[in-house]
Amino acid sequence: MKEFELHCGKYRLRLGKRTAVMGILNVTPDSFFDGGKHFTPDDALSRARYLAAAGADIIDVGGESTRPGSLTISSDEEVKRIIPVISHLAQELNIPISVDTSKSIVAREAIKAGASLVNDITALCGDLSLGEVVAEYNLPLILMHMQGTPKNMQENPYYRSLVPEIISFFEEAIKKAKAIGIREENLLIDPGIGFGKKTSHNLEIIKNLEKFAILEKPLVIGLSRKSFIGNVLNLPVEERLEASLAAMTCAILNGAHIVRVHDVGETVRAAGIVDAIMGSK
Ligand code: PT1
Repeated sequence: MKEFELHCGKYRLRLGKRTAVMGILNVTPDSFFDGGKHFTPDDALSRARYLAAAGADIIDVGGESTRPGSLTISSDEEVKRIIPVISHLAQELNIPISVDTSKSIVAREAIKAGASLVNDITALCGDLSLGEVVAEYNLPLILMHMQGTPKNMQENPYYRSLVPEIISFFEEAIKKAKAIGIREENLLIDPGIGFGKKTSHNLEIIKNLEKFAILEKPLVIGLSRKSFIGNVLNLPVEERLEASLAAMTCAILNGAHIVRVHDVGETVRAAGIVDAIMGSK
């Protein structure tokens, strides 16, 4: 597997030797799994400390739910939710903080507060200035694929040719990022499990994940407790941990460098044994 070194501000993240775990911190009242549980700054901070102690390599802080059917919120509201949490965490923890946002104003404030990686679920197709902010600070950027918007993406997803279509989308997104001045070594890609995809599409992406290696970028994947697992096994979100770990194992074997998850301790242990078996991947 191809190795990378990401420069996240003062942190260096080695990718490809062992799987990196990105812990999800939702500072939202309405996320699909833990919505509202970590909504006050104090709750969010204790959750983040718990994720870091469990072995997270990165903490991804988000203030806006993007699960199917969700609506956007104002940048003021998003800033109010996440900036106090990010400033605290950036000072207290010794791992990089990523900001899950598509808004340039929010990204800038988050970076000023100490975030050192930007996770953009629109892959620079939303706020045109987001790329400029990332370029200005010379930080890594996750380009995620989505068909439609969170509000309408699950209405009737359709692909003429699933994996090639997503790969072409990334080729364009990478060109766009480079044109804005983002360095190639700062780009990561994420196929966007559950973002404008039917259950069969999500399974096909995970099965064929190795095809994305052609893009020569670190590969991020978020599948933790998502509804395709519920659809296959007929399980509610609270009962999807084991299946999430199994799906993640497939993703690691097929080339995922970073996994974005709710259950950090369980994931660190599962990914740890996969990495040990596979050696240097
Ligand atoms: C993801 C991701 C994300 N997912 C990145 N960022 C979410 N880079 C938020 C469902 O089907 O995969 N990669 N930020 C959460 N979004 C969803 C989407 C949550 C679908 C749940 C579902 O249940």
